[in-house]
Amino acid sequence: MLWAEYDPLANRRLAILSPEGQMDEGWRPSELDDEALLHLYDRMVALRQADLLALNLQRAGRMGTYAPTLGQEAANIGSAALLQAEDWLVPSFRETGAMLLKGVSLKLIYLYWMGCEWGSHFPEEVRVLPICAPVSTQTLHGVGLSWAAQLKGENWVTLIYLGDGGTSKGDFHEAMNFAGTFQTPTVFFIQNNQFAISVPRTRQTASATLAQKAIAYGFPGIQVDGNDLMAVYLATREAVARARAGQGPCLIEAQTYRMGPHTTADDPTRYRSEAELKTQERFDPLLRVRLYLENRGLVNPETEAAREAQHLKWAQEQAREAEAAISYNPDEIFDYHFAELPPYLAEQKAYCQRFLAAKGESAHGQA
Ligand SMILES: Cc1ncc(C[n+]2csc(CCOP(=O)(O)OP(=O)(O)O)c2C)c(N)n1
Repeated sequence: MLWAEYDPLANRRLAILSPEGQMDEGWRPSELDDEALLHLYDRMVALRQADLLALNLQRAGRMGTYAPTLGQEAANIGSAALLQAEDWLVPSFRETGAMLLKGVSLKLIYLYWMGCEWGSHFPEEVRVLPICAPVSTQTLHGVGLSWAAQLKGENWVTLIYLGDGGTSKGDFHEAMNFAGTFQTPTVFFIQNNQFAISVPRTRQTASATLAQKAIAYGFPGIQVDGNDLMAVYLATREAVARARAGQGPCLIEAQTYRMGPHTTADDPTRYRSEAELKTQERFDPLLRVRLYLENRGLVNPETEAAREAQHLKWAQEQAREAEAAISYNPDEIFDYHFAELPPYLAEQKAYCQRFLAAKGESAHGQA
């Protein structure tokens, strides 16, 4: 019913929790009691600490690159919170919080960004696909997974993440078309953080919203305030329930704002102003949940200082574990692309081994 009421073509957007931390209690889902809400907030704080540490690790030369989630904590946590163990989560590359919530360890996520591909080797039971750098290609993989559920008569739902820039890729449109045609149990979740590196949302499409793109493919779309944990949660709850009930796919456009750089290799001051960033800080998704919880006497400055310190310690431990697990084996560059290595690659592999042997290094990374 949210879908009918919040029609993107009628310029309606779901927003519940204000930037000042106020909301109409009538909207609060009964299962989100104080304890459950505090847990989601706690996950948002953990994510922010993990993100801030990753930026520091990269600056200190201990991480290759990193795509921060700063400012997108509500979109990450409020959506992934609705998944059950059997559901699949299909990330792009700005879903650290969603992946953590689904059971991927921060150690593995850090390992990936440290440049070690074993960081993509998630335990099978968490049901999360690897981080996907080629923009939007994951949308096709995700629809494939949800089609598999249909073919096998299984009950899992697939939640696919992509960015606003990802909606300009053909992959996204093929995935949407397939999902609509075959009514797969898919939820497309667009984190519209207003930028694709330096390209603003206005240069991606002439459509007034990204949510309305679903209409062309024969299923509903909704636009929500992506910095509002409640709005993200409620829209995803309905989308997941619809998909699980066999009512087909839907699309959620979460309007958020990327507060950090695109990645640590980016300098956002070249394409957006300090003033713009300052304005956006008022809409910080973490701040508004904290204000709401403060008003209800559930957190205070002391509990929050302790929480941040505890999560920073956890992130530091995970980083140390990741560093201890790094193993770069140059053979792996060759070993996993072909069942049988083509002769020209076999030659390169042999050359690489000879080169390393001459330098006194084994092909397994360590001297
Ligand atoms: C197919 C492909 N083309 C180009 C790139 C380079 N690239 C990496 S991220 C990115 C922008 C993605 O923007 P968006 O989908 O809005 O996601 P965001 O980074 O904002 O989360 C581009 C162009 C890529 N990784 N893959």
